[in-house]
Amino acid sequence: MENLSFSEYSLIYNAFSFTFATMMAATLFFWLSLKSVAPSFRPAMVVTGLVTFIASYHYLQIMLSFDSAYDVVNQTVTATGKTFNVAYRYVDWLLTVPLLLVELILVMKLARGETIKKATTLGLAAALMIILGYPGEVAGDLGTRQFWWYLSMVPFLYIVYTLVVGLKTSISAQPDAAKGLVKTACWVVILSWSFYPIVYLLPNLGVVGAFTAVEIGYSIADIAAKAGFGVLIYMIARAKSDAEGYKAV
Ligand SMILES: *C/C=C(C)/C=C/C=C(C)/C=C/C1=C(C)CCCC1(C)C
Repeated sequence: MENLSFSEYSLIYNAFSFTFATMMAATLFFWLSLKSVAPSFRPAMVVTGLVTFIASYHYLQIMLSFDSAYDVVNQTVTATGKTFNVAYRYVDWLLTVPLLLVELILVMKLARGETIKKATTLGLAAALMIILGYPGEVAGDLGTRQFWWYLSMVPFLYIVYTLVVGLKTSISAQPDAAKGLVKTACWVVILSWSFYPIVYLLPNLGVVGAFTAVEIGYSIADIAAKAGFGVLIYMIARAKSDAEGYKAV
């Protein structure tokens, strides 16, 4: 296990705790707001809440695993010998990353065939990206980490391409009230997701304290990509519900 100073340990622990709280609060908000959007947008809101719910569970597990990996006595941090389980993060992403793209597709309310096609291809690409990243994340050597980074970047770039180019006609078919928001949502995905491959490479770039930077970087990115993005999905659903003349109950 990594040697950590007391401040590094505290920073990581508090980041996990804060992220856990944010994900729980976001889940409540998304699910309690269901009735403020028209029925056809509720599936998007249900999935949005599911993503933050799944993330809450995993952040609790990550926090518990981190807690058991270290002992802290008189501000001295020592590894207990128990492993800090990185798999929780990847299992979380494997479930939530495809669902985030499904949220976006659902809130766009495309034709049924189009929805299934886009959700399937984007969802599969997202799952593949996570699966290809995992062997590098748990590898001890930097060469292996770099190798899997390249492989995982292929589906990543495919997703970015689809969001920028593939969804163009679908976006221009959105009602005026939502067009700008949908575009913003695509860009929030691209920008917040770009954070992950950069954070992943920090150990390869020789950054000091890379372990701490990776854990905190992923936590910040998760908040932006799940809770922040979810708020945008909610705003799109609200704007489109209004445009359809739906009166919130
Ligand atoms: C809520 C969690 C999200 C949105 C996670 C997104 C994760 C990625 C976009 C990860 C991408 C990676 C690469 C493109 C290459 C290196 C390995 C990964 C898995 C970190």
